[in-house]
Amino acid sequence: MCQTCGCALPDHLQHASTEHDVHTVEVLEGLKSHNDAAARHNREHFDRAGLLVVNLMSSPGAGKTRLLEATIEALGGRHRLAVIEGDLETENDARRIRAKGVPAVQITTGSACHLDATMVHRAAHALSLDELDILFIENVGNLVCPASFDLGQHANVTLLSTPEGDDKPLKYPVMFRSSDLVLVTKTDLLPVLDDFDVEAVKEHMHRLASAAPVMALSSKSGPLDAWLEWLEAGLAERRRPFRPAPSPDGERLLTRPGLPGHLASTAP
Ligand SMILES: Nc1nc2c(ncn2[C@@H]2O[C@H](COP(=O)(O)OP(=O)(O)OP(=O)(O)O)[C@@H](O)[C@H]2O)c(=O)[nH]1
Ligand SMILES: [Zn+2]
Ligand SMILES: [Zn+2]
Ligand SMILES: [Zn+2]
Repeated sequence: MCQTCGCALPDHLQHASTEHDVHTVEVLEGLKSHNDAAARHNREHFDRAGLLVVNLMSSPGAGKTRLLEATIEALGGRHRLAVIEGDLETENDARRIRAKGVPAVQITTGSACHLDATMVHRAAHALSLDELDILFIENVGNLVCPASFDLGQHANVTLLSTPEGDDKPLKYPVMFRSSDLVLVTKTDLLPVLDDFDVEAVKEHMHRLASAAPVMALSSKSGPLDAWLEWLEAGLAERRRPFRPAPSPDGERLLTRPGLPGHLASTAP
């Protein structure tokens, strides 16, 4: 685990008792507020360009890149897509995306097990945001700290692949609570995984008091319809023009329309 996200923070620091401990907590809080400021800046870039930015999170190997490849095949002709790829070491995932004809910027994080807003800012400036409709961020495979770092995205999507077991939302509540959508992936494997229950994932999300929809799909055999419709709805929402809304005292003010349910929880 990396040193910058607090995931290596020993328990006793959570109730900092010594001067040294207090200093450590202060440094981490400083990093967090620095990240949040950078994330706000990113969101301004994204909103000005009018694109939808989706952050994909999961355990390593749950199928993020494969899903992106399938999504590009389905939507690439209709919308202008790009991907920011986060990985510890290699450029492999970015190569796979570029092979599909879509721009991809690789961020290699070294030892950091999550992306932060500053890394995403640098990558975003390497893309022509004005020429895009949807920007995907493939976060580093990890169900812990990516959830704690706002990147400026509009929506968080967490993938849960069937071989991982259906109880992941209970084990990683922070990650799943931060999700606007949960995608159960690799459903083509369900016939040989008789103990994975998609309904149980929905129940666990309910127990976390999350209203995020749970969709099941296979990037290998499809269908991807519900996922693609969710993306289309999110994009349409980003494109809705600013319009006047009545204020309580009857004046007309220029305000942003509310986001639909599936994007509301990450609204600025
Ligand atoms: N059977 C099946 N295998 C899949 C599916 N999606 C992905 N895989 C396989 O799962 C493995 C990991 O897929 P990736 O898309 O690379 O996973 P990832 O989440 O991007 O992995 P990291 O970037 O390393 O975290 C590959 O061998 C894929 O072919 C699926 O829908 N069904
Ligand atoms: Zn990947
Ligand atoms: Zn981390
Ligand atoms: Zn900038």
